[in-house]
Amino acid sequence: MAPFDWADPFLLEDQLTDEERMIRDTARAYCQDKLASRVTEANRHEIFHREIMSEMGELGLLGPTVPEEYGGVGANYVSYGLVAREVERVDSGYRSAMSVQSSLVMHPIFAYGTEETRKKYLPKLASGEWVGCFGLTEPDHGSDPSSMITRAKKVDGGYLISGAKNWITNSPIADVAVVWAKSDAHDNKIKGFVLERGMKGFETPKIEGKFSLRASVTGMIMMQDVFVPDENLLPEVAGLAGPFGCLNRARYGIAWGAMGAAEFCWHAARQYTMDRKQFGKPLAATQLIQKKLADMETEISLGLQGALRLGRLFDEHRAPAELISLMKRNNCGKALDIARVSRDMHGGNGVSDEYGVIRHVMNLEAVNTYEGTHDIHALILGRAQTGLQAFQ
Ligand code: TGC
Ligand code: FAD
Repeated sequence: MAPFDWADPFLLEDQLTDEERMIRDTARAYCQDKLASRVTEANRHEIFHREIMSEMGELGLLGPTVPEEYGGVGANYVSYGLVAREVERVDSGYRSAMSVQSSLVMHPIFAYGTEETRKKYLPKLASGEWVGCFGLTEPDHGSDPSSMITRAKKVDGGYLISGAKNWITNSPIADVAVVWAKSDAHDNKIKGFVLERGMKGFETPKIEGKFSLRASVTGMIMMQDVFVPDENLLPEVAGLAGPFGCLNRARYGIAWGAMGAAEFCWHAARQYTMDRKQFGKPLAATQLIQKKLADMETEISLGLQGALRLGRLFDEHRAPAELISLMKRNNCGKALDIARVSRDMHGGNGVSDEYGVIRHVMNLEAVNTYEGTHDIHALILGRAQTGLQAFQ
């Protein structure tokens, strides 16, 4: 009989290449040695340590799929997913900062920008010298970005951009913002623009009082006739396919990342209930606790296996958007359930940030909502199997 590895039932480890394992090990060592020690204070006091971006950049963890000539390491999408899993095992807020920079800022500049734009921005974003943000959501248009009101008006030598973006990860500290706006010079289609801090009329106030992802900074982008030169247009894409091409990659990374957070909560619940005795025996010796641990192990191992399969399809250019929705939705929803159950299994200690689990519960609430809510992804999947659109 083959031996059973309770922590890796499908032997995911065996399915990775040496290079993927090496990138994963680099990320794991950094996250455990350098991020885990900072996160409790960062979460408690809502601090984003800016130097984390430079540290990640130095290790090649920002925009890892971008080719080396632009500062990336030319890694595959499975490696990108493995990095997201390690970072989010510590905190979803750190994974947010990393995945916005990689999938939502570097990817559109690489995929839709001119050669000059790529050369100007990508190396500095890859090293973490510059921080980027991505502005799609507006105060009145979240799940329905096609109704956005941000406008780009063509003028001599560039565009004047006006509008407001809301709930923007990294915006208060960003040097660069990829902003999506309807452009009068392009039949009112959605186009992407690269804005820079210091442009007149560009403000990024912080959103206060956020009880999720507190180690990540979130804000608005306010734009009042911001002049953006012609060369900062991303010319190679028009319409919602532009932002969604980026979201496909970020949602894929979140499918891995959420499983990292879930693994933390599962392992914490297992250890806590092995150590904690009530009624004269370890909690883990009770049937109810073992059932919960078995459910966690099952959902996590299936979720990781699905994420790996999706990553392989990504690397073969065969990953459909609907499958990305399926994995983002499943893994975020399951991770949130697992974190809540783990919190319960920790009893009163579960609400203390000393144990980390309540922080993951709070974080996963936002992760289940951003990049398309759990229900929006259900509607994408419902449309795909019925041919009937149920958004409106
Ligand atoms: P729909 O009619 O479905 O499509 C309009 C056009 O877009 C194209 N498209 C896609 N292209 C590539 N990949 C995808 N996943 C795509 N989905 C749609 C589509 O082919 C079509 O192109 P064309 O050329 O025919 O015009 O559009 P709709 O308006 O009906 O969309 C509905 C819906 C609900 C599916 C969509 O709008 C949606 O997914 N809403 C959720 C919004 C969302 O995810 N926002 C994320 C904001 S960014 C963020 O949250 C970052 S958090 C980061 C962090 O901190 O980690
Ligand atoms: P709404 O769209 O108003 O939805 C509210 C509720 O209604 C949800 O439960 C939703 O599922 C439901 N709903 C909506 N439409 C339907 C329908 N047709 N049928 C049934 N139910 C429906 N955005 C960015 O552009 N860039 C970022 O960097 C970014 N970072 C974020 C960071 C954080 C911490 C958070 C919380 C959000 C971030 N977002 C970002 C925004 C995020 O993508 C949106 O919050 C999300 O897409 C949902 O939009 P909304 O908040 O406007 O909710």
